[in-house]
Amino acid sequence: MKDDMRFHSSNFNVKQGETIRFVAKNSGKVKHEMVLGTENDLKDHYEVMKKNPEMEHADDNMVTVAPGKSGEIIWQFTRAGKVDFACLQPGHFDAGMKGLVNVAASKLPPKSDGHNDHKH
Ligand SMILES: [Cu+2]
Repeated sequence: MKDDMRFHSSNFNVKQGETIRFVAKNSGKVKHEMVLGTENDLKDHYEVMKKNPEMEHADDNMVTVAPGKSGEIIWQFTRAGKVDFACLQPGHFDAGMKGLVNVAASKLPPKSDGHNDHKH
């Protein structure tokens, strides 16, 4: 993450079911963060952040990284499709600080929950 408001790796391809460890390095001089979510989640969250710029937030799907530091997110992608990520620091999202994870559908059948594979 750099102060040009970009993730310098902003496109990832993963497979459904994979657990990925993202290491987000802040090479800039201001605070950046990486937040995973749907586009709507990110926009909603961004509006809250704009009103409360010093809001402390910490969830499994996000990491806030001080200048010169690194942080990580460990996330399992259980559904195929697209997952967005962005920096929600005020101004950064608007400047285009975002990226995309493409989750390819797994060819394996979904795991049985134990109810569908036997007959009564
Ligand atoms: Cu940022």
